[in-house]
Amino acid sequence: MQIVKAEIFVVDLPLINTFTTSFGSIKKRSTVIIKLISKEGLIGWGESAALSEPIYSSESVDTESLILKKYLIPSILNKDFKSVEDFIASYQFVKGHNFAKCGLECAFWCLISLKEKKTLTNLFGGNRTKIAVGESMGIKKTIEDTLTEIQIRLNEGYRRIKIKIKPGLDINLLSVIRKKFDNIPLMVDGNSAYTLNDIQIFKKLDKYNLLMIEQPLGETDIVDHACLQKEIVTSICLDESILSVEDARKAIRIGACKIINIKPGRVGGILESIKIHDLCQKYNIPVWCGGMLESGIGRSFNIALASLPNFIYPADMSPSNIFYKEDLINPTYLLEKGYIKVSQSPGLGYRVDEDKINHGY
Ligand code: OSB
Ligand code: MG
Repeated sequence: MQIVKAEIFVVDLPLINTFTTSFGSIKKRSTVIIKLISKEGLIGWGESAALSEPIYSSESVDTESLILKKYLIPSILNKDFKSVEDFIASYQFVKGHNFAKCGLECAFWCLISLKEKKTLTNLFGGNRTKIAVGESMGIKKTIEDTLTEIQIRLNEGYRRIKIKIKPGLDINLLSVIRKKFDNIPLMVDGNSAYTLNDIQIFKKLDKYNLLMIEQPLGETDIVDHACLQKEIVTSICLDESILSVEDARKAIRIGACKIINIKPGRVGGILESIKIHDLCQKYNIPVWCGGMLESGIGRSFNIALASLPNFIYPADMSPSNIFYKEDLINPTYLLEKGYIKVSQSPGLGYRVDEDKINHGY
């Protein structure tokens, strides 16, 4: 496979509502779309899905654009690649910048999929034809607003609800939610806002029958997560702390978590995601697919990835129409009774709306 041309587009995705977490409010979101053209004229799409600002990870839309233009794209043009491993090896000299790398790798998978006429799910080793979806809900102005949205999402069929928490907005919020919804599959995400000094808060959260507590402590605090996990019954799930299969191996080894959230961008690509999936399967650690408020382009790879067998819990894969006025794929994918069908067409599996990518919307 030879790539003769690469283009990148920074596309604005106007949000319907602000998405608030413990690390801040996401009011504006643009995203980096990558288009690769192969020697035989095939087109591969990918998305580098870091947020506009470096508030979730150290990357942003600007750093992705820079690293792609200056280092990653020049190292893949006009070479003959026999495999995805080969492709990745050509830019492994670049440290970090996982989100930037992932978008490029995805565009390459898209090309392979078209060339070999095999679906992404097939290439990745997936076996599900539909994936279960959960809602990841931003922090609302009032608890009443939170309760209202939970009810709406349950009516729409979502298979679990994830609530963002932060110091001062945790125990009381959970006790009110559990009073009204005593039995729903519920989890919380701290997005790194707590420290081991908050251990009493997590002991109290044990009462609320949560599926898991996602990333309560700092992103570099794998050791502290192991200390916390020993003190509480609820499973800890790591998100921000896991940037590679090596991180996953070490976290599992010291008991820092019982579940892992895999986001392909955070770990640098699909191949690394599959390695984490396989390692976790070997150690009986369930995984699930996280999200970065991607457009439908980035989500199509996540959907195919989540069709692998050890993706046990519902994915953060709300359809784009929850967040955005319009999607970059048309038609966009939808929720059917809480599930999304895994596309059975080669390539991205969805039609890209090139007009929106070229001109914004
Ligand atoms: O922590 O999972 C997170 C969005 C941006 C950054 C971090 C996170 C999230 C979400 C949204 O929770 C999940 C989605 O894309 O649906
Ligand atoms: Mg998270």
